[in-house]
Amino acid sequence: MPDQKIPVSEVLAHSSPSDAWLVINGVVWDVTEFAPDHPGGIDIIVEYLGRDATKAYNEVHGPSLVSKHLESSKRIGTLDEETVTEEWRSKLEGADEVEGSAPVDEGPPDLDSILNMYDFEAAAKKIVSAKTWAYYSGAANDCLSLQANIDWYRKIWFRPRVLTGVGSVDTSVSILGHKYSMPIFSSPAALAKLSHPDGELAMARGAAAKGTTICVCNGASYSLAEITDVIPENYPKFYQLYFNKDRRSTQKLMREVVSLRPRAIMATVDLPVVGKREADERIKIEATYKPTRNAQVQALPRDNKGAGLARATGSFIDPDVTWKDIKWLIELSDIPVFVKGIQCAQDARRALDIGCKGIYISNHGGRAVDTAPPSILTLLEIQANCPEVLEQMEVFIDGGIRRGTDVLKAICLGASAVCLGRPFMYAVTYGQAGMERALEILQDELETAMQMVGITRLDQAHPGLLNTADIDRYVIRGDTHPWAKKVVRRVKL
Ligand code: 173
Repeated sequence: MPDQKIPVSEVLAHSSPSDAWLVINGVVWDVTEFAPDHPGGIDIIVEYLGRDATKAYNEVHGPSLVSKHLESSKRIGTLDEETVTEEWRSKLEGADEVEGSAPVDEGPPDLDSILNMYDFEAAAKKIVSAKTWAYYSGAANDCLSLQANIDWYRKIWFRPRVLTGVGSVDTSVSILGHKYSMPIFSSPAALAKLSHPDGELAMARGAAAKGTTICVCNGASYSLAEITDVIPENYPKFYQLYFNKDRRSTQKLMREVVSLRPRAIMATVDLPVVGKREADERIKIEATYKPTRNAQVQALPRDNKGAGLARATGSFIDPDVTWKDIKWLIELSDIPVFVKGIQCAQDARRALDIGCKGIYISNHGGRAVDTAPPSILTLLEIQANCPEVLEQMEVFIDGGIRRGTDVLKAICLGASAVCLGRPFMYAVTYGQAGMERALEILQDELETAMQMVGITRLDQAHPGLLNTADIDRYVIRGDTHPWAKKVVRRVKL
């Protein structure tokens, strides 16, 4: 049946929360029932009721997402372009003001001049909006774990071996039956479309072109199906899952995910609630107190927790997830399950006991609880207390990896692979080419580091190539550690 043409005047007449239409990419949708359940919060929807939401939508979502969330009966028709008025158009332009762009001085550098991950970070700051920058670069509270993740790699020194013949070096690794060109993947990170219109599509294409892959985030701008479509058939990818408060929604999602055969499912468990991200919240506060065109926005109740982008989009995450849910996920299919967000040896061992095929050491890039241990310290703790975890499971680690030397240190200490979150989000501001360049740089740095310490393959990496003395005293050693014997006085309830 041909779509009904809907005049602008009719869209304008449906602008209240109880009778709510909006336009996305030329299609008129009824969002009355959906608005309160919008994962990104109701405020942003209310802002666009009776209006064209295309620009705001396309900044964060892939084209197919709307039809996944809304049944076809909610599709009213297509906007009759002939009825578009000057006033309608001016409101479209007005939407720009809300986001606020970073001031442009001399523009971002050419991709060719980027030499390392820090250059990508500086470039991205010039490219993305202030709101996006706050969301990506921000972390919890005082950002101490964010910084410690980086700093603690700098406390580990190499012990290079010389005269080993390092003329030809190979950075490849095999993980769960697939050979990758390097042990470097992208960490799951939400909303890559904020960086570039092609978002995760560009990341996945770039990673595949370089012989590696991405871990698709539950909150990605594009769906796993859309991402699977742009990489070669049967090419590996990983999927990251948050358990939804509404378990039927998780079950439905998992049916689709399982059918798309990711090589592993990473269940994120370190973010029962979204951390206190002050940069993100500050941007929200600034936007809220700006005069807004829509009185209904002003009338909305305010979340006293700030409700930045992260808190708004993370409200679906279930804080009551337990090991039972991990067991459920393991039993759901034959796809290997990793627990993502391991921060101590006991939990690593428990993941092994329960039947996980891997763990993913992470403090969520410092975005969960501030002063969570730097990731590399958690890896040392696991090595000291339960080395069997390193022998029997795949061990991924993220947080603070910016250099090929960092990658090599993690591999020497027993990781199977590393993941990087922010650096790839920044690199993809240059689209697929940026992703490829970031991977080339990291692989080149890794190759050089391997040659410098005297190895030519990653299976030759071992802890003896490192001096960890500066941080060894921080490693908790099970029940024998003096701290474990401290008498605690517990409060009475
Ligand atoms: O760190 C995050 O911002 C994050 O993991 C997330 C993902 C989806 C929704 C909210 C937060």
